[in-house]
Amino acid sequence: MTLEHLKAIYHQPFFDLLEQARKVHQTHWKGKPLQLCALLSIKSGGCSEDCAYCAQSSRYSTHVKREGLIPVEQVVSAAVRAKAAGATRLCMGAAWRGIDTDDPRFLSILEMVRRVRETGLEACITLGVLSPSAAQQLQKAGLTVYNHNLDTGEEFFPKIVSTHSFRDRLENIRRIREAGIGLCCGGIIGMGESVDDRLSLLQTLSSMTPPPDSVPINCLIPIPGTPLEKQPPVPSFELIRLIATARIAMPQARVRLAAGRLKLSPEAQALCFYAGANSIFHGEKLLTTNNQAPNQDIKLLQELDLLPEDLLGKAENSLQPSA
Ligand code: SAM
Ligand code: DTB
Ligand code: SF4
Repeated sequence: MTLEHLKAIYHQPFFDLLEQARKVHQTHWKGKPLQLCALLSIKSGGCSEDCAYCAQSSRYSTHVKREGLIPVEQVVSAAVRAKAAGATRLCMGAAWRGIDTDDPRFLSILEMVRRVRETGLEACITLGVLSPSAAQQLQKAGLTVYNHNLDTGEEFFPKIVSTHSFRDRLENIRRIREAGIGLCCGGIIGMGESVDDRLSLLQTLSSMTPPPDSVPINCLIPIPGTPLEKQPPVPSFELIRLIATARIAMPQARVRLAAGRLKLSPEAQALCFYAGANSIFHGEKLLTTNNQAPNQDIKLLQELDLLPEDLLGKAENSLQPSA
């Protein structure tokens, strides 16, 4: 889709946009349950890169302590808990520029992927840059999808990251795809970019052949100590418009209402789902910050009749009046 086309979609009257997105959504996703993904940080902090939004860059002094790769058994128990809480996918995040196959920790990573799959969950991982051989080995281990976000439009990207380029990220995405791994690729809004920068990101994503399997739309969580710590929140209607536009531009992609739900009202979240978001991160924590509490998720999803069936029992408990 061209940038002009995306602009025309995005800027139409709000309710016309919602109506168009809803139609596309119902054509492709009617009756399909909302996807709940759990997140787990498997290696926190100390990253060499300078992404201006990130709590884990070694360039900034933030709340994050630098830690090594966590043990495989810790990942397995997180996967088992996530499954019991209703998630269907575990997304593992490592704060690295990248990892290669000659790094001894790569074997543990492969083991994590295999063991997560054995629990019956889908496995997603984000490790930064991969060599073709690392990508192939992850595919063989059973990795369902790899998360590598483009984060923003190509023009704005250098204002956010100087240690690698938008092109580097596209190259990495090519290697992931060539290895036959599903692609999870999206971005962040609220970093000071314009609406055109956000639409430029959607243009790049929707022009991929095929577009990503899932598209996380994160709202910046401003992290004290990072250059973006003072950024004001994105107005909810801008987020809803962007989600609707993503739904129309990529009808078959899962659009994830990703980081930042804690700052959104239940009504704004409901409009995001109406506009086509059909995936969330579910669990107490994102990577280094808090997520909306699981019982709040359950309450909201039940009110909207969006709760996946196997979670109905839990909803009954969370709707009991609290003491
Ligand atoms: N090192 C890996 C990489 O760069 O691809 C992955 C880790 S990074 C934490 C994964 C994604 O989380 C980022 O690309 C960004 O979209 C999102 N993210 C990170 N920090 C965020 C923040 N403070 N607010 C919102 N989204 C954030
Ligand atoms: C994505 O798009 N968002 C997730 C996941 N992929 C790895 C990460 C969100 C991180 C939010 C900030 C934090 O907790 O540090
Ligand atoms: Fe954070 Fe990933 Fe950038 Fe490192 S490469 S600073 S972990 S977003």
